[in-house]
Amino acid sequence: MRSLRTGLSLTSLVAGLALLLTAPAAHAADTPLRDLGTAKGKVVGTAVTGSKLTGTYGDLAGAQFSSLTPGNAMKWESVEPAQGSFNWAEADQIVAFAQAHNQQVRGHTLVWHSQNPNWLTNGSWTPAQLTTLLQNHIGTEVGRYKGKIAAWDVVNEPFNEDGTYRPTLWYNGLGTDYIAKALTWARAADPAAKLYVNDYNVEGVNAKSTALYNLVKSLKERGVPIDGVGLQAHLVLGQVPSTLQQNIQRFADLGVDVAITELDIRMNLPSDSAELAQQKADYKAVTAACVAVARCVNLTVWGFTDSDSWVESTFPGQGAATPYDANYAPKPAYYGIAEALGGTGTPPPTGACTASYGVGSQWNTGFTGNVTISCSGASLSSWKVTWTYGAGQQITQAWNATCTQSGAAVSCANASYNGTVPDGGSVSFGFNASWSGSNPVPTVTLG
Ligand code: 9MR
Repeated sequence: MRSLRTGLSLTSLVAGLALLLTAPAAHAADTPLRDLGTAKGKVVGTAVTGSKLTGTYGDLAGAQFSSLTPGNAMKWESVEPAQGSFNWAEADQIVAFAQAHNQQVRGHTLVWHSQNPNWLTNGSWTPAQLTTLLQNHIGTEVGRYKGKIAAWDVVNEPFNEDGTYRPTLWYNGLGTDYIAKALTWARAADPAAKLYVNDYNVEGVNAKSTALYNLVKSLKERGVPIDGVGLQAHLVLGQVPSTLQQNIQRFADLGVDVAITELDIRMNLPSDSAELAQQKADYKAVTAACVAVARCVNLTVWGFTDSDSWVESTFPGQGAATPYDANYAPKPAYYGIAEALGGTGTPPPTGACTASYGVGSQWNTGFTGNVTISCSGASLSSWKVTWTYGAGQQITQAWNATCTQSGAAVSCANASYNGTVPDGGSVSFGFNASWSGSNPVPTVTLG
């Protein structure tokens, strides 16, 4: 009323209201990446770990992606740890999850120098024995999943950086022909699956990608079944190759599909808001290069959350390489992918502190929960997080915060020693609670 009396125009009042109302609504209604991808003719995928496909991880993997790649579950050491003794449990689980969520599966990988079982690596094999081993492996694994795999990374990482062939068990025993043979056996075992050769550091035009190009060209000329190339794209912040789109295009012009198969973009830790903004630009550039070429059919990230990435253990001091943080909050990188796919969702404002809620372990009557308050481009000297439980959950004990619950309403404030959340930092607290029937994740508010 006071505004009206002081003569504020109706137009500006309405505009102000609209802004207040639409900003959070647009965020809540962000279109999933898989749907944005479909509109552009792209499949959007992620590598997954089978044991994690529950709770928030499972929800996001199912909702946001239209393709899953088992990160490790289909590798030879996983499926045949002892010769003749098979373990398909995790691979089966991922395939079943994908089918339940109307997702493709990229099979990864059949012929590689790494993650082979010890009995294979340490054996001493004649070329004839190697041939039999490889043919049986491909026939068994591709045959088991016949009709369920959209594409196989049949051969993984065959080249050295200078474009010569990598000296592996397979190359040393069988020569370059192991590649053509593997592709031919895979085709025989599942004629419908698209067959790929996959490698890293082949994203730009360079000696290694040119070797891959020449291999694909020669396979095509010889009539060997080859449908696509996988550019892994394990990239470093700020170093997206300027020739990425040109490189994708030259493979497409050979008459094969291209997939970005293992995208992640690592940085030095701890990350700050400038680095996360650069990472957004990098993810957007890679996605845009795929969008620009019709035959770039799939863009897959190698883990969608920083809590499920190979980077931190392999490159000490580096990480934060994926589109979601370790607490499943979408990072600017997520919106980089979304924007390049034509999404109009509203990224969270830069310079903010946010709270995210997670369920740790859960048993028949109780569960352990946690909340993490993270700041980027902002900081806090004290905090309070509130939420409302939707299914009768009841907090019984909290640590690293003081929590009270009244009816369904929970309010948790910092302890004396953890009110400060610095820019680029985070603080977590945990609690035990009871539940029955269901345990939906509430929306938390940071006040
Ligand atoms: O993500 C995989 C990780 O869990 C394994 O420890 C690692 C072992 O090499 O392999 C990772 O995946 C690799 C993929 O299979 C092939 N390209 C490189 C990936 C990262 O190492």
